[in-house]
Amino acid sequence: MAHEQHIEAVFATGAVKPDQFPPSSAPEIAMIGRSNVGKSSLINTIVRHGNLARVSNTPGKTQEINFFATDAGFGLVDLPGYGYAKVSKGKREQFSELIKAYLLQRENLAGVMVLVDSRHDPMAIDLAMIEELEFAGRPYVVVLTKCDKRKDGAVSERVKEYQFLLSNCQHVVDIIATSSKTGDGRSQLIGIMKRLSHQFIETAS
Ligand SMILES: Nc1nc2c(ncn2[C@@H]2O[C@H](COP(=O)(O)OP(=O)(O)OP(=O)(O)O)[C@@H](O)[C@H]2O)c(=O)[nH]1
Ligand SMILES: [Mg+2]
Repeated sequence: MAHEQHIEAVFATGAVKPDQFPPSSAPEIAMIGRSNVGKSSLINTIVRHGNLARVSNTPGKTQEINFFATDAGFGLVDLPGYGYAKVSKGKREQFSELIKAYLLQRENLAGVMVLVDSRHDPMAIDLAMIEELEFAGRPYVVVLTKCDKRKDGAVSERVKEYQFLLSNCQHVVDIIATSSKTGDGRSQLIGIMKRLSHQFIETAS
């Protein structure tokens, strides 16, 4: 069995506008995706902490960016969910100004985890987010969530589907199947996050 990786994390701060972002220091890895896709759960799974990031059955509740500091060489960032009817104002404003400001401006953003629900066919709004990241030139990983709810064969078909869809993308790093319930994909994801952070530091210096 692979060596268990332990990560300590603490909540640093929450921000509802860019001037509340904490000073950019360590490289950051951000979680983004539709409301309810499992962003907060994945952070809790990565740090093996049941309720560090708030998990909710009410989609679209968290409209702030939550910053967590860790001892793994990178910070973790929980972005507000997008695509929830009550908070999105039509197609032209799919992503909030806060999300866009973070993705475009954050200096120490080393990589983005784009979470997509493994149970659904690729959705236009997720592909629109991937386009935003391609435009912003940010390295990103497509993270399939809730894979415990799918048969293994269906998960690998889904991975292939995204591989095909993203075959011409410049900034996609990997496509990973995960479950916050079973921990599947956790160590693989941590490995990628560490690598992205190292690469970020090397290119910045
Ligand atoms: N079975 C299963 N359920 C999951 C998994 N990940 C998240 N969930 C459930 O999905 C629901 C939403 O999870 P959250 O982590 O709060 O999702 P979120 O993306 O942070 O949602 P917002 O903050 O509203 O954008 C909760 O009921 C979780 O328990 C998973 O891997 N497997
Ligand atoms: Mg959340």
